[in-house]
Amino acid sequence: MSDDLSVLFSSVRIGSLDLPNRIVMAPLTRNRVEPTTLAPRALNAEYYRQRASAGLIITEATQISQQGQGYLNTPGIYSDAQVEGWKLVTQAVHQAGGRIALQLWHVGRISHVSLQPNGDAPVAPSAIAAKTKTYLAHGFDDVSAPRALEQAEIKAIVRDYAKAAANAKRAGFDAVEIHGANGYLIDQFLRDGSNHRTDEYGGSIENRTRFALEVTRAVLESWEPSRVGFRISPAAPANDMSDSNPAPLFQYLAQELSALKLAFLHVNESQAADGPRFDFVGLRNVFAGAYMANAGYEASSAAKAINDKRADCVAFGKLFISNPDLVARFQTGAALNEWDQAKFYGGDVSGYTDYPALG
Ligand code: 8OZ
Repeated sequence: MSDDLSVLFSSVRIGSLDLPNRIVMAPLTRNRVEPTTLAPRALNAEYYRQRASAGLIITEATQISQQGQGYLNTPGIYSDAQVEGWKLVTQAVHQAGGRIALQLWHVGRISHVSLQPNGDAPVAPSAIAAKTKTYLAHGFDDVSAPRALEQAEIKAIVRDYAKAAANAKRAGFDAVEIHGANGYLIDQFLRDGSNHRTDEYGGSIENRTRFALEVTRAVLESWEPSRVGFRISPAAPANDMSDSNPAPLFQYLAQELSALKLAFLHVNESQAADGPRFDFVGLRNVFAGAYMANAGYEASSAAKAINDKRADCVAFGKLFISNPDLVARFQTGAALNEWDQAKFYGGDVSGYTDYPALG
């Protein structure tokens, strides 16, 4: 093991969580829960158990309501059956010595009428369709045109977050992460490409961050802030997202989340190859909690980011799909299994729980 990688295997305290290493399993949508209840099952518990040597596991994005679902067979955290299913997962990870946070998700406009209650249109801050596709029973298809939320509905969704967060606690999670990234509902409110509202939820930076902060305070009704994280993707164009001036928007949000004493800010650092460079260090400097970096890291670049004080820990996605024992492989310099992209979304054990660990 080369010296400069050793920081990856050093412990770190993030809020109330003691991580034995700085290698986090990123949230990964896998579309393999029980199809009728959308509850995790033994198969999913086994998948997470295999990866329990991560410093922290963040679960796949988990919808807070039926309305919050946008893809086939993603898990929920709004029914008792789903809470029971997640208990299988948290117990398996804890028995294997790991720590696990649930990621709370509402997709907003990234959905399809076939998944919505009563076949209704998906909801969004504004009635602007995203030019993107989702994964459904019949395969990939265009997302459906959304309708704009009424203010009373926004308040009701905040309550759905509060209930889902309390459910996550009942299910035995160590922490929760609020999914404010990647063009889903919270991000749709944040960025002005998708938010054209003229009420208190649109326009100014203060107004566009209002929903994110209301959701955060709702989660803090049942969770200590030292066990809550927030994920953003300030410069990522995925899911048809854009903002006219992202730096002050995300600076303000990071400052407000810092004032609420959140444990970590998880940043998907993806950005268009040809666009302006986003100042991620500027975000880190205004957030007092831990900075979790993500997107395209490997062991050496992750260790460098931590050694350079640009991050406290790094989340790995695809590498954790194909390497359940990623921590041991980084530590020993063992070869890495390659991932099979055709098996990312949906299916069975194949490409899910059958990647081998070291002998
Ligand atoms: C890939 C496929 C479906 C959903 C995200 C939850 O991007 C996702 C997601 C990723 O955050």
